[in-house]
Formats: sequence, C-alpha cells, structure tokens
Amino acid sequence: MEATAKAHTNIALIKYWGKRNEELFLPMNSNLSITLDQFYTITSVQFCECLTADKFYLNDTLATEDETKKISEFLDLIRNLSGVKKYAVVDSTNKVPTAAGFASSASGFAALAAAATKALGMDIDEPTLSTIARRGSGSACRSIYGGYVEWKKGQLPDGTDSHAEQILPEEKWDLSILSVLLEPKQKKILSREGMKRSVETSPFYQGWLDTVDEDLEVAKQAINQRNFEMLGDVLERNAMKMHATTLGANPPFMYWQSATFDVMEKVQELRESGIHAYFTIDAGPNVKVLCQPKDEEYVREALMSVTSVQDVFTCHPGPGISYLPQTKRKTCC
Ligand code: 2P0
Repeated sequence: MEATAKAHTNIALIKYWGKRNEELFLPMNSNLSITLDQFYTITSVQFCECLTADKFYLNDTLATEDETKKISEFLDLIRNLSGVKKYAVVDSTNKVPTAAGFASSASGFAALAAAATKALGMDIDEPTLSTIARRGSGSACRSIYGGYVEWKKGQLPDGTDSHAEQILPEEKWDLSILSVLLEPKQKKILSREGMKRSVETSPFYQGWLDTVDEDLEVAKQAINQRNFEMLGDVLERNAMKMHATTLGANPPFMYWQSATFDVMEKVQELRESGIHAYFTIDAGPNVKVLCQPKDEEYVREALMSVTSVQDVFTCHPGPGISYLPQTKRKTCC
C-alpha cells in the first residue's frame, strides 16, 4: 500500500483569482497555466495498519502539527473515496524555491493526490485525479498535466466538472520562463486571503470577471497559433487586472514593492528595444518574465542588471504527473 509520485509546479498565464465555493475550491473563472520543468515535489505515501495517526515528513524533517493537519484532512478525502481507513506516512521533498514566489502547494498537493490514490490502488482517470488535487489547493489541479493547461471552472455544485485539461503538450512549444527573485520586504498576504478579500470587497472584481473569459480565449488562440506576441500581450494584461482588484479591496492591499516596478520597467525597456519579453506576477512581489528561448540569455542578463534583483531562475514547459519506483523513504513499521 505504497506509492511515489512526482509533480511539477505551474505558473498561471491567465490567473485563478477568486472562489465561488471555498470548501470545494471551485474557482470563479477558468484559467490557464504552464507546468514548469525545473521545480517539483516528490512524495511517497505508505498506508499501514500499525499507525495511529498520519505522519508527515517535509524535506526530511517531521512536520509541525499544523502542516500535518492539512495533509491529514486531505488524506481524509481520499480515505472517504476509497473506503480505506488506515493512516499513512507521507514523505515529501520539495524542489521548489519558495523564496522565488513559487508556491509549493500546487506541486505538493498534485504529488500527494497521485501517490495516495495510487498507494490505495484506486482506479481513477486524470480528470478525476485533478478534481482531487484541487481540494488541497486550487492550482494543484493544473499540475496533474504537463505543458499548457486549462482549468475549466465547471458548473456543477459538487465540483466534479471543475478540473484541468491539457491544451498543448510541453514539447510542442518551447518558451522560456524566467523567475526573478527579489528580496522580500513585507509580510505576505496569502493568496487565499487576498482573493477572498478581492471577491468580497473590490468594486474592480466585477471588471475582472467581465473580461477574464475573453483573455482566456485570446491566450488559447495564441497558443494554438504559437503566436508569442499575442500570448505575451494578454498574459501581461491579465496579471495587471488581477492586481488591480487588490487596489480596490477594503482594506486595499498590494503585492508589489518598489523592486517589482524596477523589473516591470526593465521588461518594458526590453520591449522598446525590440525584444519580446512579458511579465506576470502572482500573490507576491516577485516577477516572472516570459520570452522566446533565442532571447533567454540576453533577457536573463538584462534582468540580473537590475540592482534589486537577487537571482533569476530559468524554466521551460515541463511534464505532468509521473510515478517513481520505491526508493529508500521514511517507512512506518
Ligand atoms: C494562479 N494564484 O492562478 C493564482 C494567481 C495566485 C495568483 O493559484 O486557496 O495556492 O489554495 O486554492 O492555488 C495561488 O493560489 O490557492 C494561485 P488556494 P492557491 O496561480
């Protein structure tokens, strides 16, 4: 009753911003991401009768009670689906630079959903696995698939039609995604809280909802046509609109800091000089810059020249879930 799975993290080009059902993690809008090749989580799960509670190791260290509670609640969903009541040892290793503004929750819950369902011998297809991963963290449902991925918001109240699907495999279109690491200066407003406050209080949230479906259609068309400028224009616009909702919230908040603007300006400068580069920003100050692989080195150097930039990590589109042979991991008895 054990299995190991690997899931890569993803970055949204059209953002998931707002929930229509918080308990089921149902989004207000459909959205679109690229799964990244460099950043991932490997998780082993072993269910065993000898355990009296779940045990969670994160990067080789026994996790805190709070961290373990989140994992246990997620495993409860899977135990309910499978009918198996046993507890589990979960051993998870993150190769995700969280300091660079990459949440490990997407790859983390995708890997956990895959390993736990496999360990229990559950026969489920990928869309169903995606709906399960979604219940850990919304963006995790996209990490089941590689390449270019759409999370369809669905309509059913139980969320069974709210899952991701691949729109283009990773090998069909190579792009460079440069993640720009800045020095964090302020306390983070978690995306979960930020999106809730925007939905409930921002007058600009309706503007977001009124235009996001059109952004998504343009992005899908651009991917279909491999039209990088068209994709870049819409992904940058979409990120700006998401952040505009935070400025209208009550109380207002903003994820950017002065260094964020320095990077945005550098990207604009690059474009004025004829290089096609576009930025996107998630629920934090760090910036991700998309460009074509032929320009990757030049863009990386330009970004490194910005005083407040600490480092730049380069990624390309990466794969979906995979299952690994059992290695020497933490075991129960
Ligand atoms: C995204 N973000 O589409 C958006 C853009 C942040 C900004 O998905 O509450 O950790 O666990 O469902 O998935 C981050 O939010 O939030 C996120 P929950 P999640 O990538």
